[in-house]
Amino acid sequence: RRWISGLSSGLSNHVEISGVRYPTDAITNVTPAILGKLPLRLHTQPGHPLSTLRSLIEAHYPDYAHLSSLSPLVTPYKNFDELSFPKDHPGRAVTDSYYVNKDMMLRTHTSAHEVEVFRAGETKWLLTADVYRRDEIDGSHYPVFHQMEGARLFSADAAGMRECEEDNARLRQQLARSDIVIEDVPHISPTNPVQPSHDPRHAELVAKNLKLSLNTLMLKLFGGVAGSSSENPLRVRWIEAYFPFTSPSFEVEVFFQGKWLEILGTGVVRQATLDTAGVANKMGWAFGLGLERIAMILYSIPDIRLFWSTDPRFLSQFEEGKITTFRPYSKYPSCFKDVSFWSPKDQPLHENDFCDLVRDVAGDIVEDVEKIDNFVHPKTGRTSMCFRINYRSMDRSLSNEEVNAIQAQVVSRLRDQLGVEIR
Ligand code: FA5
Ligand code: MG
Repeated sequence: RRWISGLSSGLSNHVEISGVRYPTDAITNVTPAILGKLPLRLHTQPGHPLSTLRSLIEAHYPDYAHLSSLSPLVTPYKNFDELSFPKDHPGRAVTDSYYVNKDMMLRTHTSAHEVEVFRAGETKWLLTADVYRRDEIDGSHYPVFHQMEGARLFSADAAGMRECEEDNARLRQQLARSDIVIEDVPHISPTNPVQPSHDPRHAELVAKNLKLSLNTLMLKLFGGVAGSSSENPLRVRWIEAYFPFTSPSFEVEVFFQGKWLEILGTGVVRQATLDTAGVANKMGWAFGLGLERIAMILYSIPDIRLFWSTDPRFLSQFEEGKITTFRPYSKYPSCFKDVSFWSPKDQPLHENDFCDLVRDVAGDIVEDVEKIDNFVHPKTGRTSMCFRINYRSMDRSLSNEEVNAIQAQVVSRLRDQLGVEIR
């Protein structure tokens, strides 16, 4: 019962989410800070950079269905099992995902909706949504971020493959230019195999279609803003990847400001997914991309917390439909506090449990959490840890008293809720 006490002073046996009461149980780990994000839906706030990015990508796929209002509450079955995740996949752990209770969780990716959208008969669609993952705290990680899922299905017969070939020819023309350089990998290889039920020639065509489709998107997003030219071409790199629900699978990276940046995961949809969705006669591809990753680059937004800012100095800089360079306003001073403790005897504390507690107490004024010491006592076997919490508001100066009060609350909740012994 690690987190229940955090929900409301230890007495709560339910959580309320948009008016519905859910009973809590031994694996409940959603926090008020996280639940507070559910209604915000930044990807639909007019003028917000994430909303503009969504519309920009939607405009690149004009004949696709554009979905953006599905509930973040899903069953673990939908988030994992339906997509062929093995029972022991690490993503299922309570240290990595947010559970309302054993039967209901916050989606960790937009792929959680693939089956229902395919089942509804959509064959070309984009779906944008907030997703939730327990993670470390720093300038590029936030427990809520936004993904866009895209998919296209063809009928798995000669007519469908002809349609795919024609589309490939059209897309190839769009890419016949000198301001983009693509590092490719084979569509199919021994380590990235075609599915047993697929005709390899069909899988090749579909994989080609997904690559062409995404390469033109990368050119639109990054070529435009960065102003790629034949002297300074946009570089896109395809890498073999693994996802339980696609094969072959790939990741796409874009070279931007001196670094390779992972933008998305993609692949040929596993036939099991399509069978479950009742469209066994189709085959196709799907991708999932991270909107914050792309927006931080395109708008030069330096810290992922800024997306959640309600400061007019942030929001007033953006206009729906336009990509502009963010002008940072002055950074306020930061202040760090350390806390050292012995973990509970039976089990060393997980860093994600620590980070969630800090987020819940301090909200967005925590900029960074760093584990600066970890050792196991040779005699007692207990683990001692020291964390450094960096506090900084993006909107104002914090007083020393305020930070001390927050730190005191972190310390007391660590003791009461996570059962550690402060050193
Ligand atoms: C997935 O989530 C898969 N569902 C993607 C997919 C869809 C594969 C359809 C195949 C078919 P992954 O965990 O790698 O994969 O995340 C996809 C993208 O989300 C990443 O490339 C990245 O752009 C973004 N992303 C992932 N984790 C974070 C994070 N902590 N913060 C910001 N963006 C993230
Ligand atoms: Mg990845």
